[in-house]
Amino acid sequence: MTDLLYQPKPEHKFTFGLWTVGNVGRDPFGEPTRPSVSPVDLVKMLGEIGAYGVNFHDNDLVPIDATPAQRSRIVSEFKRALDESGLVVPMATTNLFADPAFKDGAFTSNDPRVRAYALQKTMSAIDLGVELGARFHVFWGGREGVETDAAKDPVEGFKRFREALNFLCAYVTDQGYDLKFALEAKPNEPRSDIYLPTTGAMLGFIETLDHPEMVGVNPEVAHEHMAGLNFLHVVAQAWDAGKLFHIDLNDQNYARYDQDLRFGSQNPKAAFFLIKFLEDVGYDGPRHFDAHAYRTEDLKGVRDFAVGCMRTYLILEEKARRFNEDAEIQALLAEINTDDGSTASFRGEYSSDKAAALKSHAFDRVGLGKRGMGYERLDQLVIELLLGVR
Ligand code: GLT
Ligand code: MN
Ligand code: MN
Repeated sequence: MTDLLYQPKPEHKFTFGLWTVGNVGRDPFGEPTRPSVSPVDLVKMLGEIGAYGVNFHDNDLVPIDATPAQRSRIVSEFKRALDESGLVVPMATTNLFADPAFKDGAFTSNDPRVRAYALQKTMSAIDLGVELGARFHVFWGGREGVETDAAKDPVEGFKRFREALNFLCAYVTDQGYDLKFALEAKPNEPRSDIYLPTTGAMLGFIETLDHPEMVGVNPEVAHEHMAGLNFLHVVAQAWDAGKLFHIDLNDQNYARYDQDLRFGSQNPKAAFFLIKFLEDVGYDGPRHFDAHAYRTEDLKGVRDFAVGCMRTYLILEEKARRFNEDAEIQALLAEINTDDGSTASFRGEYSSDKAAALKSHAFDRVGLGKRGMGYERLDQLVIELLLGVR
């Protein structure tokens, strides 16, 4: 019964990157612990466990030095695997960080030849993604930053990044593609400092572009936690701005390197409020798990990891439903939000009369401060719901 309840279905829009389930367990101190699996076999596995889609970087699928003939063979084999497994490709991205050419950045490199090469590589990656059905192209600028501020003026960095995005928006329009861009922030790693380090910074930057309507964000749990932020608040701001185009779900301890842990595994309470938010507002984009299995795992462990991400999402989705239907929780919320109507005339649009009336209104300040809010009781009910005794 419970297993049927938590069975992923295509309508849940669960997606994984080839780089996530294909992660071989390499880290800065150690060699791979798992064999590398071909994109075709990864798609097969994702189809078996009920995922909806698969995302990729250009070079997860087509090696950086592939010939045109190799590219077309790889793409047609991949298309066949997608058809057989029923998977779609909602998002693609460009690897602008692995090759040594990008050691000083891609769009923001100090070398104009590297900047031009990054544009060329991105146009090809956009073509590849669109050929496979992608509607979103993510930009994660892992190398767009510095180790030393002696090397680059940050304003120059933003200017270069803006020019690149303006160029690429125009390219997409010129090609007639139905494609949107999603910017993914991260404060550091692999660069000491990455420009536009948070989703909030990206949201501000987007408004300086020629076509802000084509560009949104792809917030990742781990990256905002690295910056010490509340991910729900980050996502809520992006949603409020109409910019939540895509989302990278995973988990992460605060104040650490990018852990990309299984979704909901580290801080289930925060994950609960996130899922409740996404479901309550009706977010209908892909739910992308940008995480990978612990380095201790073999290929069976990778499957357990992927199944776990989706199950946790569905369990939390059910908990969110129960929160919304729980009579005691809802009664507390109603009580917390009571309105005695005494300030109704001050609300809404400004008028000088309203301002004058509000200025002369007598508030019972001491009484306001005495009111208990009942949040301890409310939060305990949430904890009991999550711990399964409610
Ligand atoms: C890289 C990064 C992820 C991004 C990927 C998209 S690249 O794996 O760690 O967070 O989402 O480019
Ligand atoms: Mn990450
Ligand atoms: Mn990510």
